[in-house]
Amino acid sequence: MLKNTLFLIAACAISAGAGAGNVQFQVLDKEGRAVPDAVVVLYPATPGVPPAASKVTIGQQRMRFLPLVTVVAPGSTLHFTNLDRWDHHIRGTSAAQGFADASAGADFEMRLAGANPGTPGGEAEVTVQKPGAILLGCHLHGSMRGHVFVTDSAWTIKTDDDGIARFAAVPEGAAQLRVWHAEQLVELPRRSLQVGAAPVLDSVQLSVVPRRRKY
Ligand SMILES: [Cu+2]
Repeated sequence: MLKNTLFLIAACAISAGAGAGNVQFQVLDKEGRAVPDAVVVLYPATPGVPPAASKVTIGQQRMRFLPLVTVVAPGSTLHFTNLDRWDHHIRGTSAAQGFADASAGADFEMRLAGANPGTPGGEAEVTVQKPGAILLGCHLHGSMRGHVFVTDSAWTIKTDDDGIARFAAVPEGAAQLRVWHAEQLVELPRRSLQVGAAPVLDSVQLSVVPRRRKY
């Protein structure tokens, strides 16, 4: 029995790596239900490399932005593509909440033609430069809402269907945690935590109950 326990401890220490730990947070709404599509940002004691720019596709399909929330680094390219048979007139505006500098440098708009049999729908690209949250909407369809979260930390994860964000091999030491959600208009205070050999398992509760996603 004792032998098994020792083995497990050794295995955990190896999987976490030297001087690193695992951190898992679940985001809950005001009523205690799991919140998908929240963004959990970790600022470890040793930040390491800055987040890497990428190119991501955001589709417009059946009056929705897919994905609903996109996480990218500064310098990334957003590739919008209209998969519907009707036009969309997309706009992106800096969503002010939660950022000292709300100008994510991302106010844009463009009309994308609808797809026809044999003709793909309109496409356009936008590059985002500064950290910040960008609200996506459509001039033609008021119900369309999406977000792009431009992050300033390489340790940024969108919560899964169970509201969970898992970080592996986080540098040991004092870290800060920030949680963003499109409907959490008053930013939650950052959380301080200590990353070490023992995994951190905790939750963060929003002060709102976000609308359920419609799929
Ligand atoms: Cu539209």
